[in-house]
Amino acid sequence: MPQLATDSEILTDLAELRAVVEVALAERLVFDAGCPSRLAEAMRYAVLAPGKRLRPLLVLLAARACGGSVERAMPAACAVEFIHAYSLVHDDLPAMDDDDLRRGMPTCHKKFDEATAILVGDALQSRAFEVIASELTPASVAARGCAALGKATGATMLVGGQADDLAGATAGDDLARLQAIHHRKTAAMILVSLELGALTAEATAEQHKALAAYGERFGQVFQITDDLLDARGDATQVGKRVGKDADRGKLTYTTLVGIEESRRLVEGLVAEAQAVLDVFGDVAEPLRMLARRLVDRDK
Ligand code: GRG
Repeated sequence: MPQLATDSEILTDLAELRAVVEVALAERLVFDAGCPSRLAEAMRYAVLAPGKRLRPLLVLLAARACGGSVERAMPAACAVEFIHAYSLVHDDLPAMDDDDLRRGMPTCHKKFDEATAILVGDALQSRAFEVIASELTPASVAARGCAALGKATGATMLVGGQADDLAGATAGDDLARLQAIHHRKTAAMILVSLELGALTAEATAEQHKALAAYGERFGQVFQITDDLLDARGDATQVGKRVGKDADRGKLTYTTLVGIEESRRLVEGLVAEAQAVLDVFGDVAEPLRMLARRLVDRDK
């Protein structure tokens, strides 16, 4: 990509990348006759609903920052969104967070039924690994990508964080517990998105390290702003139920440190996230903007 001069050019670039991601996701959700049509319809419903596509963008922008290409990174971008969509579908189930609204639409089990929603998650998870294993090249990158994604989404990270969150069961003081859950439920997917992008670009160790430092901060900013949105409580705008965490007495940044301190925390973290990208120069400007825009988002 040529050097980007203005915010509006970067925004246009991000919008174009998002549009390419939409097409790439849809292309990878076409199945042969072996897939029951209701299952395929529900998978497309869950994935193609209007999400922000943050994680695919992180894959693609990380790849580009490391000198790689959007085209090579796209299978990994789709795979992380498939996993993310599966986690949302399962999280919304009555046995978990029991939600009716997601991305401004009825949740998958409300639109279809519970069994279908469970199967949608199962099939999306399989599809994610299939896409990485069969489309990333060379084979060594595909294998490392599968291993990284498996670790980030498995029993110690995404699923483990969800289990601890549901059980309300992690050790340590309140802030340490909150951070341990969010590191696994939220930051792990962000970190692996950046890692996959870097892998497809065959990045240097220094580049991997800088992206990990950015991802740690981006993950925290994402979660704190999610809590701020939840506290602000505008379900129509956010597209999902809000205020529920505080209602259920769950730990959140806003209940723990207050709204003002949460805002102060995110400002500091965004500045750090932007600074750790210095090693990339201007090519990382879209990643810097993405971190900035997390704070200003309204959904
Ligand atoms: C079911 C294994 C399993 C895990 C569920 C996703 C998740 C873990 C829980 C959802 C609730 C939660 C607090 C998640 C953390 C924040 C998060 C992932 C929000 C949704 O992500 P966005 O805002 O959503 O990027 P869109 O719809 O834009 O893709």
